[in-house]
Amino acid sequence: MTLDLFEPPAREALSEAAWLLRGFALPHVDALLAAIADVARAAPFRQMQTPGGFTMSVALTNCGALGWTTDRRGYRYASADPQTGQPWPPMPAVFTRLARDAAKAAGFPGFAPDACLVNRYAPGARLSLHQDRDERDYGAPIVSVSLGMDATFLWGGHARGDRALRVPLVHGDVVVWGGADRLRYHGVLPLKDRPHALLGAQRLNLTLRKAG
Ligand code: MD6
Ligand code: FE
Repeated sequence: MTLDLFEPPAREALSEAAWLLRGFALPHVDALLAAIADVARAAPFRQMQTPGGFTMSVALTNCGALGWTTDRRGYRYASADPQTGQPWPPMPAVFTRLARDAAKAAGFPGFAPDACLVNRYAPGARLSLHQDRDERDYGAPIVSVSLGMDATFLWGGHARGDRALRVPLVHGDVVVWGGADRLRYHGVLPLKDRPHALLGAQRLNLTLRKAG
């Protein structure tokens, strides 16, 4: 009989250099949620304006040396929270370790993120197809951690109009992309109103990057 309990977590390829690590974050959920609460106390979740003048449906905050922000002037990374002028809260050690371990499992050893965007989705919130292009170099991968409500991740191609794969993501899943896939279009479909047993009617997403 196979000892399934001791098999390494499954690694599913989404494309050449993009991997879904199912349940990879599950052993760390309690520590992750406590750390997110600490970050949100210092830098509360807020809905930002897009350059086009829309209010994002997703609420966000950041931690680490750099934080991703958007306003009427554009998308950028900044070392201070525009709402308070204070530096973003430091990156919790559990984030840094999880990101490094997930990146390594996906074939990107040595990942050291300096920016963590924390997104909070309520039912109906979505993220339209986009590329992550605000980072200084594209040599490092991106690690995306899903907590709470289920979501459908869109994994597209190198052109906005390319057909996108629909990837169901659940609590504890981690997606890592880099290399040849670093600039692929991606997004999140509007969230269904299916409250999660632990987190209720929300989805939290950590997006860890080397931005500077
Ligand atoms: C997610 N977020 O929230 C994935 N990218 O599941 C992103 O892909 C993202 O929220 C660039 C800028 C902001 C984001
Ligand atoms: Fe993105």
